[in-house]
Amino acid sequence: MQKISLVTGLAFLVAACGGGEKPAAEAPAATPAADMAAAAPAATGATHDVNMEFDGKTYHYVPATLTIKSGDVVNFHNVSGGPHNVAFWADSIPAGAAAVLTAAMPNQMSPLSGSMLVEQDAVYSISFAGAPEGKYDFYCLPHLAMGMRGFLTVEDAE
Ligand SMILES: [Cu+2]
Repeated sequence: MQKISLVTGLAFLVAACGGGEKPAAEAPAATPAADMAAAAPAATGATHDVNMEFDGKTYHYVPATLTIKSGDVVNFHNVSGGPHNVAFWADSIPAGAAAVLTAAMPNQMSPLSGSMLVEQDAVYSISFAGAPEGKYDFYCLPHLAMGMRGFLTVEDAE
């Protein structure tokens, strides 16, 4: 039952995000995410929202710090000041995380660097199904110099 509800939840997520997104951006993410979720029975499948914002002076992820469970999904929203993206440093994530993120991040521009969100309200969704626990520091490539960084902690799903 757990597996079924997870997959259904992910399918709903993909469908819900589909309105303003190019289908091509969503399709590649769905398959590995669903496969990984099905293989991780402890996953909760909860979703978290992080906004990417420009407040007139500085660029932020809001919230910039969040804690999730392995198996959760984070939806990054291009609220203002884009283009933004989500990128991880290979040496700032736990051992084994790079493979999980490589499979979970659609349309990477380069390894562990997600596609640019140009359109207003575009969403970039990352499933952390199968992600090892630990710290996942991330950043926005166009705004790294302006300090647009985020601090994600993944905990084991229980
Ligand atoms: Cu940015």
